[in-house]
Amino acid sequence: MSVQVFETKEVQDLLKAATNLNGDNGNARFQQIAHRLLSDLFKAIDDLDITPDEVWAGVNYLNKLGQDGEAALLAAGLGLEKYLDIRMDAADKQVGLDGGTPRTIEGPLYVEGAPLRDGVSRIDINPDPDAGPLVIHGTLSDLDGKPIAGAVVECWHANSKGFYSHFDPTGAQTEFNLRGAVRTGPDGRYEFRTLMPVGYGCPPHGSTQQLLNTLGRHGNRPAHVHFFVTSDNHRKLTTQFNIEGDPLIWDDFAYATREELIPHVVEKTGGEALGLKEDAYKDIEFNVTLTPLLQGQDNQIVNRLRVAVAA
Ligand code: MBD
Ligand code: FE
Repeated sequence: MSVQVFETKEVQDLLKAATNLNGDNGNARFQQIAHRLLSDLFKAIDDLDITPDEVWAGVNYLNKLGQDGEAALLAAGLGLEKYLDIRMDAADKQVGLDGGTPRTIEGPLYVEGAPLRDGVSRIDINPDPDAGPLVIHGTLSDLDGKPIAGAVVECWHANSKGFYSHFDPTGAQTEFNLRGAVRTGPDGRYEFRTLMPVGYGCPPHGSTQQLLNTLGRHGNRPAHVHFFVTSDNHRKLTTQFNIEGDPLIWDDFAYATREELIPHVVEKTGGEALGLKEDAYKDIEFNVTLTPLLQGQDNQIVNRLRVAVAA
């Protein structure tokens, strides 16, 4: 059975009625978006002859996705979050903005409120016997290479099991473990003393992994560290780096990898003097360049639901 009803007046009227397009009440922007998305869905049902069983499988899936609290995880896995980055990259290019540290996706696991310290912060609070010490440091500068003082560098990452504090199903981590915030001094420098993360994997029985299985995809990320960098008079940067050598670097289920975001990992000694748990440690220098405001505005502030915890 293949029928084509999308273009009929009955269906076009139904789409307009269902979204109250051009109605007196409601939000005009939302009506416009809802009308377009619903129209694209209806058209796909016609074009691909999507069956009632398939439609209800999709509807039921949305319920499960919400129950699992995984909608933002799925957005990363389907490349929707990466697509927003591609668009922001293109928008920057269009206005001639070039040269800052590249952005890459935030992901769904940020927690606001980590304790803010000056210059350096030790952020491994809970013991993690399987993780070796890691120092992450760098200088924050503007496009002219001038150090940026008084900026806030936030970072967050997983433990040796690939779990993030606050979202750890084993309950092994306290609030803000492996999450930190540092204010830069006049030299623009920041430093985090922490432990080496391991890559993340989607909850194996969750709805995101279920969908990925049906696509024949995995749900894993290479080991990585997230950053927010915030400074008055510069645009906020949302980025991450990957841990060099991770086999999944170019096979990230969330598509966050960028060539410029794979800093070298250097073996060092002298960790005991720094208060690290072993003398031998890994060192990653990650220097960050921020871009200026656009006509006095930061157009990089993304509003989305985030967990916030009082420090
Ligand atoms: C992560 O740690 C992450 O960074 C993303 C984008 C998705 C899931 C888990
Ligand atoms: Fe992550």
